[in-house]
Amino acid sequence: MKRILITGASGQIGTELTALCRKTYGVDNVIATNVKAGINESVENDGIFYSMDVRDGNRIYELVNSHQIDTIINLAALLSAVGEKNPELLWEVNMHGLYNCLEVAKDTGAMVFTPSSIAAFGPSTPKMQTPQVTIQRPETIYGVSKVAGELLCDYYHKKFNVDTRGVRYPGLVSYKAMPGGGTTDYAVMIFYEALKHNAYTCYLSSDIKMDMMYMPDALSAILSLCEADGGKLRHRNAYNITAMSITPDDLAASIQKHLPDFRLSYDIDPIREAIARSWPDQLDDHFAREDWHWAPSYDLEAMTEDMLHQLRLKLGIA
Ligand code: NAD
Ligand code: AKB
Repeated sequence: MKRILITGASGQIGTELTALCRKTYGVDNVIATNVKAGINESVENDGIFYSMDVRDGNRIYELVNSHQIDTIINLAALLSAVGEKNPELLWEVNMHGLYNCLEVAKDTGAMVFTPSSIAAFGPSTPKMQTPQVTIQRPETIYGVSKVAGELLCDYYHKKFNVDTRGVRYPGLVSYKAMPGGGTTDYAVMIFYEALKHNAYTCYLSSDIKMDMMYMPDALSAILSLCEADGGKLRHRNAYNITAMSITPDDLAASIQKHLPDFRLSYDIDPIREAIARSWPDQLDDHFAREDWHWAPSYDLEAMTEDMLHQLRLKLGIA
């Protein structure tokens, strides 16, 4: 990776990935883009930034060509909860956006990294130690777009030799940008509410177990996979990766070790509850560990400690 174009750079992952890529590869070698400007100060002002809609293939081609881009990191997407409210827009952004990136890569030789998700699985997938290759019958439009995206990337790799890569992310926890409307967002909101109000009302039941990961590990996964030897990748477009498998109760107990008075209550949202119940409890990520040495640094306790510390600084709470 020498010259990188990031789509959807103003989002939860893009905010931190853009900063990390600028630091790692040089400010002038990272082109951050998002559908519109005016939503993220650091992404837009600390380096090169353009407004770019991933539905506009000509615009992607123009920027990739004029900046001699060799790697497209495609983060522009709608997530699971907002997607159920507007399936048509989700399909346009998630599928046509990816198709446009792959077409440009076919013509220019760029690598394309696109994240998939635990949402690519559904209720008929084995829940525990979910295998790398298994049943994928998701029941959300977001999940359908993720399975279709994995297959589209496989197709462009096999048919046109495009260097496509991707991981199936679990829910991501971070403190810089707010999450973009997913089912796992509770795992971020709980930290803000714990520090502000010592209480959080969760929209998922106490026993819903899902894979989660702290953002520093999510970012290192992108850089490690993109830098890995392509010849060693047995599942290049959709590696299962995970860092922890937790319920809202587990997260609350971890927060209570630092804030003993913190209280968790529940007010279930049936839509997000059904989505969460359809996703795996715990992924098997041994292929990622073997093929490109994936190894997360943060478990639940380390993540909780750092999130509380960083958010105290951000919110100015002593
Ligand atoms: P996000 O919603 O925070 O950010 C997405 C960004 O895309 C936003 O800045 C949005 O403005 C932008 N965008 C929307 N429509 C666009 C368009 N037409 N053209 C260009 N940009 C557009 O999402 P995120 O959490 O940063 O996720 C990035 C990728 O990672 C997505 O593919 C998502 O499915 C995947 N992922 C995220 C998580 C997570 O927990 N955050 C988990 C699994 C997979
Ligand atoms: C969501 O909840 O939609 C995302 C994801 C797991 O893909 N965080």
